[in-house]
Amino acid sequence: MAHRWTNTLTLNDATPRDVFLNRRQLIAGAAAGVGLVALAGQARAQDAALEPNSYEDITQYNNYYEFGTGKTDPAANAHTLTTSPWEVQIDGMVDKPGAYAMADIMDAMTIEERIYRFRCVEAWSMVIPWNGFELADLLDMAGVQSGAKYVAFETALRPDEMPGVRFPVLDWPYVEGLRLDEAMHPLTIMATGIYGKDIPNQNGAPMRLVVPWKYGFKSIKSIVRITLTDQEPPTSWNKANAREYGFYSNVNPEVSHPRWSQASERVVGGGLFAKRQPTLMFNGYEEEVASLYEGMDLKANF
Ligand SMILES: Nc1nc2c(c(=O)[nH]1)N[C@H]1C(S)=C(S)[C@@H](COP(=O)(O)O)O[C@H]1N2
Ligand SMILES: [Mo]
Repeated sequence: MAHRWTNTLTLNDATPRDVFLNRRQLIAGAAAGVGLVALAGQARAQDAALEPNSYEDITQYNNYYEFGTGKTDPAANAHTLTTSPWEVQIDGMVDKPGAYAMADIMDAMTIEERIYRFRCVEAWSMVIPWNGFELADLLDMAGVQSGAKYVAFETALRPDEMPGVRFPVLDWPYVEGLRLDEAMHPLTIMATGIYGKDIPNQNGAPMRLVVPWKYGFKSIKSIVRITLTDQEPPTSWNKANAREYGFYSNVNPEVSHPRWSQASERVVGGGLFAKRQPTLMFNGYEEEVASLYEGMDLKANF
């Protein structure tokens, strides 16, 4: 499927919003039809402005502390990670717990292209054309039980293959979590590719989470375990510094990091005179996700 995206799809074709709105339309039915048509038009106009970063930007400027804390360390070091064969343990409150082979997951899932904004909490951003499947489809495969409220994720921990885990920068393995409704949201994907190629190790091969309206650290890489639970799971950056990194970590230009503003971001790849651009509420996905947080104090739940 090399370069299928560049050959056959325009930016407008490949947007998640069309998929999302189509699904919403199915669910919402005719009553909301007129509003949704207007919304779809708006979304397409917004997407047309999305200019993906180069393959090089996306794969040479990374955060993956298991391979070092420098931006170019993951690209230099992550080739040592064995990503095939790969198994993902899905357990906790599911009907079909067990070890799922990555190859079987790929056979069962529908791979789509999704061009998403990506915003790191460090105030840099990119636009990335991911390939992947909706996390909801994988969770449906395992059969989420009715009492489940959260999803916990865990990255592989392999000291022999990951030079960075010798240093106690974080409490390894890297762990993350989402509320179940966030996990089931159609914008939430498991990425398995970039620009139509298999996802490189430094970007989280063979499968990493992408939650485009949250700061990048929520998008946990190289996942080996997914646990459905009724308790809010611990998350690595929150454990490291709870004052600076909350469980939600929704992109919010109005809530500063204790040490810097989140009102604007540096676009990676802009060169020496890189322009900053304003950071958008929920990273530009407000239409799609604001309802998940209705009535919540976003300053308290950062
Ligand atoms: N396991 C693991 N996942 C991780 C990280 C990490 O250090 N380890 N870094 C996070 C951070 S801070 C960001 S910004 C993104 C970076 O993803 P990218 O390198 O694909 O741009 O991955 C996130 N997922
Ligand atoms: Mo990040």
